[in-house]
Amino acid sequence: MQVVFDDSRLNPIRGKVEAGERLSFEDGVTLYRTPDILALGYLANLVRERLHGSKTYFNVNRHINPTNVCVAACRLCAFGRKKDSPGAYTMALEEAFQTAASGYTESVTEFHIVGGLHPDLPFQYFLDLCSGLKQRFPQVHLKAFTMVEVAFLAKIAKLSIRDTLLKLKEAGVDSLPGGGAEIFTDRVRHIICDHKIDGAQWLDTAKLAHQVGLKSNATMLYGHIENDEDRVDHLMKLRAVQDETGGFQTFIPLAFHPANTVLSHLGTTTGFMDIKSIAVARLVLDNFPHIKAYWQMMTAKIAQIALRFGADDLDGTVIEEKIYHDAGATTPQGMRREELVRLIKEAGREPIERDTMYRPVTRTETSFTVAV
Ligand code: V47
Repeated sequence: MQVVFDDSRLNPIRGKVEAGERLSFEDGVTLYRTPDILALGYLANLVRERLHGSKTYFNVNRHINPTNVCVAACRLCAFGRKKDSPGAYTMALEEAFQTAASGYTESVTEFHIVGGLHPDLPFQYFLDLCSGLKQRFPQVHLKAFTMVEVAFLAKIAKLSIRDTLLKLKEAGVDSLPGGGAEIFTDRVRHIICDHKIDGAQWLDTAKLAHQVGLKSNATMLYGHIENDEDRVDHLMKLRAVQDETGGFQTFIPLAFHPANTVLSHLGTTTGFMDIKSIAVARLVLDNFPHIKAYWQMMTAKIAQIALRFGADDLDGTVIEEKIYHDAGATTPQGMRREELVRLIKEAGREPIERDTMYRPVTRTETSFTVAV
């Protein structure tokens, strides 16, 4: 017997999802507007299970934020500092290597490296950082520098974006994280992150990264001043680039944390909006392999539920997260592998430890191997 949806506006969308047809901009807006979250979840879960069955991915990763000094002063951000402000820091290279090593175990398969746009650090610092990390931790994947950082480094280095990417790759960067995308529409971007590259430049940088052989992720920051159309526009633009390059691995909706930002008068996101952002993304981004419910941002409890609403990935152990914790996140700054496995199993899903490229990682007591 077919489940009847409370919101009959979803029936034509259901027909398309069941037939594997692409959804339109209007469909995306309808999905965001519906209060029928169970119908939305049903549809997103259909796609999720079509792609991955019950498999749910996570990794064992560590964040490294070499500096919080930033020339931009984005209203959305609680992490960046001006050079001489209290709390500003920049790691010497040795310090960054020690940070990478602290609490390091053989089980870490990824370093996630992002930071501020420092006005004085030379490009060579970042190249030495990456090559130094690769030398010390050759088996660890370096997922480093957002499109915004890459575009900034290109200016510092006086190189084209393509050549900047090639030099970073040569120094050991294996892929790029999805940050800095925020919301692409100019109206919103001017308010929340006026100093960053615009949406078109973010997308062009992603395309160039993919063209030189670097995969990347993509994010969307929601729950501030954007509306339904802005969010769907963001998804459509990502989908168009993915049609061209196939270089995106994972989409990650990021819940805005207003504390300690200029936008602190805004409320935090609701559970409904967190779940919707996952489900709508799964349905609209038909060419993205993975949708990540980043537990650090949406809490472990909501992320676990998201595994039945379209998400197939929980990110990872995330040792030492700083960006949302500066913005008042109350989630722990890391999670044990066993706890991630418990969350996934309790949702009736099959936990798969992956490396950054989604290859399964097999562990023994003392070592791990990655299937190739
Ligand atoms: O781009 C900044 C966001 C992003 C705040 O690629 C904020 O696997 C909420 O991109 N409240 C950086 N969000 C983090 C990021 C990320 C995280 C996890 C996994 C991956 C991946 C990428 O954090 C920024 C911005 O969108 N951010 N300030 C804030 N107050």
